Amino acid sequence: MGSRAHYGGVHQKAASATTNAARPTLWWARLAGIVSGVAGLTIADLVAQLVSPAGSPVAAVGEAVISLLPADLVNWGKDTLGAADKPILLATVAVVVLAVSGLAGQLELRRRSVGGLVYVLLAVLGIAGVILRSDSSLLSPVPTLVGLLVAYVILTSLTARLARWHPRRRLDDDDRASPTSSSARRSFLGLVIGVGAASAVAAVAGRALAGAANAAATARAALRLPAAATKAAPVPAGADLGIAGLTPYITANDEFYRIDTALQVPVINPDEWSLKIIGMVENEVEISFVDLLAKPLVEHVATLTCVSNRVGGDLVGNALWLGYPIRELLAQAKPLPGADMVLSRSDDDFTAGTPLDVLTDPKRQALLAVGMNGEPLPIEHGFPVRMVVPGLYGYVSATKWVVELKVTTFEEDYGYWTPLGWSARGPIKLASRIDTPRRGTIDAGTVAVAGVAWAQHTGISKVEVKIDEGGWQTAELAEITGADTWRQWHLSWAATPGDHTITVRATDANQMLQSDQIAEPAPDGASGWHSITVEVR
Ligand SMILES: Nc1nc2c(c(=O)[nH]1)N[C@H]1C(S)=C(S)[C@@H](COP(=O)(O)O)O[C@H]1N2
Ligand SMILES: [Mo]
Repeated sequence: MGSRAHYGGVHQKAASATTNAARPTLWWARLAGIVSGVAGLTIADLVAQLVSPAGSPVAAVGEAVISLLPADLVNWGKDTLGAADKPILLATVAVVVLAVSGLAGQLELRRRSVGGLVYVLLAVLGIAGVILRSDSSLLSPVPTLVGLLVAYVILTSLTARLARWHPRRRLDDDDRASPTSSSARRSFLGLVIGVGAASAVAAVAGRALAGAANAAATARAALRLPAAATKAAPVPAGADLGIAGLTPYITANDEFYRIDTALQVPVINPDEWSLKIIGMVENEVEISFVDLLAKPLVEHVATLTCVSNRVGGDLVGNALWLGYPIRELLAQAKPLPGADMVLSRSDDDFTAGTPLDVLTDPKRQALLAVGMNGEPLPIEHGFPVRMVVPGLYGYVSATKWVVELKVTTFEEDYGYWTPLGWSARGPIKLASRIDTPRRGTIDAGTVAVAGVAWAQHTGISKVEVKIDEGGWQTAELAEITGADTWRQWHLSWAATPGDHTITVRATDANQMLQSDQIAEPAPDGASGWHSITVEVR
């Protein structure tokens, strides 16, 4: 019988090690700890989704970890891991919690309540994490406390069963498994399986609730945006050159790059949203979502770019935005003399510092945007309201989930990324990119070389392409809706067999040539000409 042989083996090992706690028992104890820990975590998450989404401990601890890490490490993670940085961080937090839970099980077996203390320590970290979140409430610690209680109750009952299954025996005891020990084994393993299954259900339910049943998603789905009072001219047919592999002129919402610091996307019910304009103003202004929608909205096509975009990178996208000009609200607030910056703040406490003169410039459509490509903003792109400022990198202008504008000065205030080593001001650098052909092997003959170039708010006047060390050839330029967007370009190339290097450079509407100076994204955006090598067969 399996259990007997196993038990005998345990006894032998125990005898040779002259300890009275049998070794495999340690692993069962660790399993008990891990199972209890998983149950605690999944219940905490489920309860959080039910009562207080901000109170989910793993995400909160992950965010606290980020805020405690040195800036260099955060930037390094953002750079090297890209979009995977958050799943990796969350997985790391979870693995650490489970490892510590295993230890809790081991300690609890040795001495009652000691394992429970380990859980209390974990819970203290979890609660610290949720309280540190800016959107925490009185309810935020509740999920972690419930999780702690559940984990500890399960741990004590598993430990009790384990102790009955593997009683500390004297070495000369009869080594046959007694009927009590085999029923204790069954009840231990039964509870492990039961708790495991319940945890799986809780995990699925918690995540499903998090994804689907939030009021904001429902409100968003029900929302019908008003038509614009000032419509954008339709996108000219010639804006898209229709070349395979070339980025479309308008980026679809679900293709649009996403960059933010949020582990849990802020979920804002538009009924509860309002924006306050405070700071150096004559009149503080507060506007609700309904009042914002009642304003004469304008449409505008603008290309957003992330300062972290590398030469040739894809952290850039173009959309038709619907919103209300920020300058109109600022005019109502009447900034005081001396102010030169607006610090916008999001619901999750991200901040961006934007020059006041850019936001008040009547020639620049800086918007409080509510719509993106004919839909309400997607939740992850800032629902219900975000900023869009043509010509500035996102980190100094494009605050999503925006709830406050503080009129202030660059001397007095700074945005989220500035102390992390990024420039306080972030005009977008003139750039161009080759989309097709891709690096690799292509067939000889006529090849369409094509891509996009951008110099938001100035415009692109010329794009040139160089094959190997040949001369610069002027590319065909597509139409645009205006200077605030990128521009497609195309050059037809008679490709001959061999290895070739293709390089692109753009000139803006002020006749400024794109810099060939190679610069990393930090502190104020990458520069250098995009170049690819292809093998022509
Ligand atoms: N609340 C909030 N808004 C934010 C950010 C953020 O981290 N939090 N990131 C900014 C940065 S760095 C960029 S590039 C743009 C990206 O907007 P997108 O995700 O819609 O493409 O959002 C900006 N707005
Ligand atoms: Mo960004």
